[in-house]
Amino acid sequence: MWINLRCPRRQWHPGTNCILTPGRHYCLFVVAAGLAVELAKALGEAGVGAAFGVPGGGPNLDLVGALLDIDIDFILAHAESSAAIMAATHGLITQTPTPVIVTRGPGATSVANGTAQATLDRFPLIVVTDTVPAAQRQRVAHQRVDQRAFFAPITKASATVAADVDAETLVGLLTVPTTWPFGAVHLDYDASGHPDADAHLEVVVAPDTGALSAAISAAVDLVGQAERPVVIVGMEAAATPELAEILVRFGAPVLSTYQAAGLVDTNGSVGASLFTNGALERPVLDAADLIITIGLDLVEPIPAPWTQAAPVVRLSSVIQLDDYLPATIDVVGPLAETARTVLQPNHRWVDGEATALCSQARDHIRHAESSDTFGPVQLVETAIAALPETITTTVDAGAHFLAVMPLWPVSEPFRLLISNGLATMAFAVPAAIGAAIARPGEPVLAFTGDGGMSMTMAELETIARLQLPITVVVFNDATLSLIRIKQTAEHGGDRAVAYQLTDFAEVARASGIDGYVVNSASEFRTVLAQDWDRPRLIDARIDPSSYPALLAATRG
Ligand SMILES: Cc1ncc(C[n+]2csc(CCOP(=O)(O)OP(=O)(O)O)c2C)c(N)n1
Repeated sequence: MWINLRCPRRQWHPGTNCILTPGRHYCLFVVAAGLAVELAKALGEAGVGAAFGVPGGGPNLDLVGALLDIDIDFILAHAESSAAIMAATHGLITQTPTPVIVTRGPGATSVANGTAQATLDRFPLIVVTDTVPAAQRQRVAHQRVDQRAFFAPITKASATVAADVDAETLVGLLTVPTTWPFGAVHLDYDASGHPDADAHLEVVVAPDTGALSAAISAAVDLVGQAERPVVIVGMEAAATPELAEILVRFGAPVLSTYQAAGLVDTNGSVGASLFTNGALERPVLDAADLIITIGLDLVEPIPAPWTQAAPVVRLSSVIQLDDYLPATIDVVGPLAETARTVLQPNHRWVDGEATALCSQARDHIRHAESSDTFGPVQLVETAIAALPETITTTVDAGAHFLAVMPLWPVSEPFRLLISNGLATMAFAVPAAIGAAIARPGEPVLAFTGDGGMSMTMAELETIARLQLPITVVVFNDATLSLIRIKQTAEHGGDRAVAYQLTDFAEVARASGIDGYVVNSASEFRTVLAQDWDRPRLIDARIDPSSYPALLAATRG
């Protein structure tokens, strides 16, 4: 097999075990039999448990068949971007890269949004496209897109997989999505391709152990002097569950990004309020004389300036080159080990103080809505009261997340999922499908606005066909509310943001799942009380008037 590969993310390499050098082309020739069979085998050996996609008539059907032959299920979706989000979410939960298989041309261009979601939200994903074969490129213009160039900016690496497959080479390639920062790798599948550059494999860059121990000592000193340290955990930390116990033992307040939600129990002793770099967590950060970030990825905070005066100790396993966070000390090394050494409790937080400070932030959200209206806060609190013991919750981009994210209780990583880095709409429903397949038999709840729901409505049939235990709740106000609350008088009014009301319950029934319309908290409570094991959609007709206050309470 020949692989030609280019990796565009220079800053991700130092200190990581990524095997590829940015901007270099890789061509590796090996002899083996049957590209589809060898690729399927390599995927199986990488631990892949399922594949998602929308095939075309080309060789990607060979791959689907080869996967099914080795008992790797193929889940047919309606749209490629949705299929990618399903695969990426499945990959995140199982911590194994999961493929999305699409056709050349329109399949490849249509999968772009889900691919960018995986890369910017750091979900592991393998995108397999077939392509106009190199040997025919001069003759065939139909559906011909330079797919390698198209995927380069939205993936960690893009490679042409041509001729027969070498397992060892593929193993290297298939580890790219789960090498931190997680993301998408693109494989352009060309059974008749040929090499076009030199062969290279890069040596792993070893971390500088001298610099690491000096940084650890400096960090230990700073933490030892701090009276009011506050910890911010980010998405890189979510995959390191040992940190939970280290943080509880440390006992300082913990703020969590969206993606790290659940690493520390939101109802536990150290609070675990949200961190977005908005107004919500400011009282906690203002009380800090030292801020310690653990696995915070720069794609996570909103792009407001960093205004905290307290020094920052940053723990990460990769070097982050940025102008965002002025770290006083950068500790680059394995997260659990460095955190265990650095987080020695010598501060003056007393029991309960951290929890009280963090729960004040949640109270701000509750008070943003009057209790006599069926608004987003009431909807969220009603849902919390009805939750089964185990649940995975997915949340779409839209004003509704302003109510869900700060209030949602979560005690395990990857139980509350949102697109934050890309912040794309049409995430929640396909992510719920990926989660339901990754956690068979467990109930999943998807929160979406009417705008996000209408973008991904066709996947209700996927839920019905697979009989997945997914409850979809639509915050239906027939408006792109997050945009409406940012509109000024010159911004076009209703024409820019308002729809005609859609009866999503009717759409759900037409797609083969139960559908309900609810107009009040009590109606919502009644429907929620049962049937978590059945696919259903609840079209909640909410009053959106509290959204501006929710935005002010969270962002400022
Ligand atoms: C694919 C995509 N298109 C557009 C946007 C910009 N955007 C963010 S939120 C939003 C409105 C979402 O409306 P809806 O789904 O109804 O949710 P609501 O804001 O009403 O809760 C839009 C248009 C986006 N984030 N993603």
